[in-house]
Amino acid sequence: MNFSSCNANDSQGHHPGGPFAGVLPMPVSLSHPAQEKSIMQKNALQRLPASWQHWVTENLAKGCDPEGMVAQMERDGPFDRTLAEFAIADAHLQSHPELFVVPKLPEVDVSANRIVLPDRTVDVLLSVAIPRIVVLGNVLSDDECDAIAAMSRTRFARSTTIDNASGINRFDDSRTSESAHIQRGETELIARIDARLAALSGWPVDHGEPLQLQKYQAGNEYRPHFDWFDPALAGTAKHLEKSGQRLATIILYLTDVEEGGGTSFPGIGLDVHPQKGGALFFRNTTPYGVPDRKTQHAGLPVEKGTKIIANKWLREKPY
Ligand SMILES: O=C(O)CCC(=O)C(=O)O
Repeated sequence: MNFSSCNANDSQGHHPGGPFAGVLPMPVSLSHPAQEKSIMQKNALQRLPASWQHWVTENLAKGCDPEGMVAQMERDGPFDRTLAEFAIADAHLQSHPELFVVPKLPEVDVSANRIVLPDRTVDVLLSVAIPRIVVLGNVLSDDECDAIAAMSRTRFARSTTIDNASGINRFDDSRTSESAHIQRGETELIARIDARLAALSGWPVDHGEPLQLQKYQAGNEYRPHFDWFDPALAGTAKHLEKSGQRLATIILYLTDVEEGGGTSFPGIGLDVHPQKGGALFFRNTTPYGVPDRKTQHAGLPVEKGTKIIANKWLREKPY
């Protein structure tokens, strides 16, 4: 899709292609109640001054690139990026009631401070709207953490990353941990945890990749990277073909770490400190289902102790 050039609001229009380029909300049904609550934010447009409400509505009607509009609102408003994104989403949905739907995406329902799942009650510790991040406590018991770590003990081998050009896994100095894999449903315990994570995220078990464990000793790290596959790069695009995008990531912390080893989001200044049994959920896309650069994250170097985590990636289609 080519976007029109947009009117300025007391400044020149400037609309580079961004992560929204070519993508507007897709007509896919919305079903998760938490998602409805966090994404719609129906009052966002009304929170703008009248002249900006008019500007948003008019430029959207012209077919402007929403990402360019957000950039302009941040620069000339100035508005907080989150408000700008919600206001544009709100205006778009008001003017296209037939599209009053957004992609169904994994989501954690934080409407209460404790989430009652069929087999466990977990604690909500922190929640960020955009990028969507939820930090949770008590997702696994100590025994469950130890049992998962024990299953992988003899499987660990040096970690790899995906080469952007070829799509092949290769050793990379940016990731110095060791990896091991546990298949979905491999044991009764793993099947139970797969089901728990599906209930937590509103996302089917069969859309989840196998658990990927990572073990970091002192000095090991995983430098800033994205979990989503870039459709523009031949190597990563290959990984989209079968099961679609990695819509969300769940990191299960299987050990405490004496010093270091947090999961850091440098673009938003957030560090999550590992706590045994806790978990980090983050969505790799915007509310529109488009890869979000704000989800860049890193496994900070472990300074003292051993860190073991299990990654669960939630895909767009069955995996
Ligand atoms: O180690 C961490 O905290 C982050 C791990 C990670 O980002 C990954 O394995 O993709």
